Parts: sequence; structure tokens; C-alpha cells
Amino acid sequence: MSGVHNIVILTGAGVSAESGIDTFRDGGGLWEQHRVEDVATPEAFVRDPDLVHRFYDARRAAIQTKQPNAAHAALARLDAHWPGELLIVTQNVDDLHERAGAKRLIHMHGEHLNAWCTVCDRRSPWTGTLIDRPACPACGMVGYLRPDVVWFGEMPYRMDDIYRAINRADLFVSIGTSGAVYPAAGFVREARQAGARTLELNMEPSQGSYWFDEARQGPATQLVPQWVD
Ligand code: BJW
Repeated sequence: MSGVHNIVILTGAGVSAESGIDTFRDGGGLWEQHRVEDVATPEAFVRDPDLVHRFYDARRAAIQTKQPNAAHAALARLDAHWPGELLIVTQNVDDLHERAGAKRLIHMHGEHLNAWCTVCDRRSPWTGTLIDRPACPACGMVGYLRPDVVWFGEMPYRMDDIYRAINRADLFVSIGTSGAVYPAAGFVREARQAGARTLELNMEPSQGSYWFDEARQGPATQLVPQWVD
């Protein structure tokens, strides 16, 4: 990686697939099992909160039984040893990057293991269920906690920090994401305009594959360690 000082890495569901966590848009993925409009919009939560809580309670329980894989581990090694600026921007709501040891990390679509109180606006660590309408640990109000995830139509988190890093990047790497969801799908264009080299590591060419200088196909547990080491 000669001449590279500042790296931004975007990750998606494909990075966690080999840990046994379902992706969204692959055959058998989450959006084949549930309609997006029923579980991943603010309107769905207003219409049928029990359905939404069941969907997220089940996934919150499942991720706690999964382990980081070789791709998460390789990115954590890179984070630990890279002397320049580095930012891992994950769309994933699981905690496998941090359990592998990554530190320079932003969860732009939120985190399963947080609950967000819609009354006091505080986030609290959460490993249990939300369907039973528990009290907010911060303000004590009962029945107002929701999953701390970003649904369609909501603003992803820390966009200013992300765009600042992309605009300083010499290298932008996208791993395990279909490129179907904005604004993350537009990061590669932003990075190119800022002069970064762009690399995609994914099982198949993503929807925006043609924007990348180089695209390698294969499983993340092979491609990511090969790239890092
Ligand atoms: C492997 C592998 C292996 C498999 N190894 N690879 C029309 C045009 C443009 C935009 C819009 C539009 N209409 C509406 C919008 C906006 C909308 C949007 O993008 N919609 C599209 C569907 C068109 N976006 C939003 O609403 C966002 N907010 C927003 O835009 O606010 C305004 C704004 C504007 C400008 C700047 C800033 C803000 C919010 C989006 C929220 C997305 N939320 C979800 C759910 C999170 C909670 C939860 O988990 O339930 O986030 S949806 C879901 O998709 C989840 C993911 O993070 C996200 C991306 O999915 P990802 O990670 O790419 O997974 P997959 O399954 O799609 O792909 C996996 C890939 O891995 C595949 O390619 C496989 O081949 C590969 N793979 N195994 C390597 N082993």
C-alpha cells in the first residue's frame, strides 16, 4: 500500500455472513423473510411495534451467539498497526468488528446492542428483549425504548465525521456490501472525487462495482486477510 496514508473502509453484511449472520439481499436473506416496509421503517414501528420488536429481539439474541471471523480479525489487525489515519465505517448493527478488536469504528446504521429511549433520547447498552416494554434505564419511562438502528427514511449516524474522513482518504475499500442502500452506496463516488484509489472486495460485483478502480470477488474471510497481510 505504498503512498497510502489515510484509509476509509466501508463494511456491510457480507463481512459477517461467514459468522452465520444473515445478509439482507442474498437468496434467503432477511428481506426475503420479511418485507422491509413491515420491519425497517419508522412507519412500521408505529403501525405494529410488536412485529418490529420480535424481529429485532430475535436478531439481538442471535448475534450474541456468533463470533468474529477472519475478515473482522484482519481489519482489527490493520486498525491496530496502521500508522496513518484509518476509519472503519460499518453498516452492520452487530458488534463483531469491536469484538475482534477494532477501535477506529463508526456504526452508521446503529447497533443491536443499544436501546434508544424516544422520550429522553439516551442510548443504553441492551442485550435483552424490548417487546416486554421495559423501563428506560436513564429516565425510567416505561414503554418508550426502540432498537437503536437506522431505518429507511432516517438519517444515518455521524455523517459529518464519515465525509470528513472520505475527503482525506488516499484509499477507499468497500467490503461485503451490495451497494443498494444510500448514502453508503455513494461513498465510492465521493472518495473518487476526492482523489482516493478505490477497491471493492465482495462475493460478487456490487451494484456500483464500475465505480471502483479494482474489484476482487470471493469470500471476505479469504479476500480481506489477503489484502491486509
Ligand atoms: C459476501 C459474502 C461473503 C455475501 N464475503 N461478500 C432512491 C434513490 C436513492 C436513495 C433513496 C431512494 N429512495 C429512498 C432512498 C434512501 C434510502 C435508500 O437508500 N433506499 C434504497 C433502497 C434505494 N436510504 C435511507 O433511507 C437512509 N437514510 C437516508 O438516506 O437519509 C437521508 C440522507 C441523505 C443524504 C445523506 C445522508 C442522509 C437510511 C438507510 C437505512 C438502512 N437500514 C438498514 C437496516 C438497519 C437495521 C437492521 O439491521 O435491520 O441497514 S437496511 C439494510 O441495508 C441494513 C444494511 O446496513 C443496509 C445495506 O445492506 P448490505 O450491508 O449492503 O447487505 P446486502 O445484503 O444488501 O449485501 C451483502 C453483500 O455481501 C452482497 O453483495 C453479497 O454478494 C455479499 N456477500 N456473503 C463477501 N461471505
